[in-house]
Amino acid sequence: MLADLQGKGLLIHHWDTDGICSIRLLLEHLSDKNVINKTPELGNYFLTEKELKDYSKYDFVIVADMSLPEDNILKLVKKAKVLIFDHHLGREIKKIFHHNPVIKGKNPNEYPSASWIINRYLDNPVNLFALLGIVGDHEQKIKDNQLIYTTINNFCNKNNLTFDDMLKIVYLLDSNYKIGDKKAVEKAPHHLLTYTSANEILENNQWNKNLTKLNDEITKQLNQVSDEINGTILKKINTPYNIISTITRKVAWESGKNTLVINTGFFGDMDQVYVRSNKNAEPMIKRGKDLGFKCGGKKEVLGAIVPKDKTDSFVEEIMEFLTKK
Ligand SMILES: [Mn+2]
Repeated sequence: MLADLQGKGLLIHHWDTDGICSIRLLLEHLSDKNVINKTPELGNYFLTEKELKDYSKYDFVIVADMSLPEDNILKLVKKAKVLIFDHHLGREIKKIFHHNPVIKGKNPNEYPSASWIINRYLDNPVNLFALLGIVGDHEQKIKDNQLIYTTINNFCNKNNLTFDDMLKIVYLLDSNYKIGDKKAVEKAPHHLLTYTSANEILENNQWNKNLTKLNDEITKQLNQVSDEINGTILKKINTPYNIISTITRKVAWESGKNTLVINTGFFGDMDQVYVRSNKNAEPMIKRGKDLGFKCGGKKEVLGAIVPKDKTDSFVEEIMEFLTKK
């Protein structure tokens, strides 16, 4: 499938470790072809009109680790051959090569990341990049997945690495999007192509500087006062960094309480809203979607991007939901 691709190619990928490592693996495999890689505007799980226009000049497009909206894909299909490698839930797009074992009913535990799926598709042996995508997407929770964790463990033992080294590499790679540097995200897979050992990644100067900056900012934001209303913590932050999920997690886990964080500093015209709840937050995820916001999450987590003039009323509704018995 990949061998037949002709002409100019574009690889579109998620901005996180799994996306970066997926592209690292594809770039290596496609080294004899003319390809470039792009991530969407950070925070967007879709392509803008401008991106769709810019991306209409390629002969083939490969999407990795992103479940882009179907109408985005159908627009790309008009001009290019489109292939998707992914593990997110969603609907199969039949018109194209859509390689996602999870939506075809396979056990998600056996396909824990896009990097893993791509590596298997390429028939590569287990390697650092296939595994980093997994560690990035699951962090400590992968330890509950016996099959995969054994593989990670064996790899670490053979290569004189620890699980914490793997986690540290994930934080270094993720520092690029958390700091808001789209270009650096797009360069990262190319850096990974030049590295021959995990230690070289661990020593990347810029990524370590990012991490220090992010940790300082997280500490600073955690030290600011927050409100508590009927046992629910409400915290307002104003930071240009994408650290709202980290802040929410820390506050919620340390307090054991429902936590709602608003960041007014990441987007120009929108606020980020993030919730960790002790009760099922799904009704509020649905509510956010019904109100037309970009809103998602899972049972105990809600993340939304809300126009600034709608933030107060939505936050009020969530607070009511969280504090009612
Ligand atoms: Mn992923």
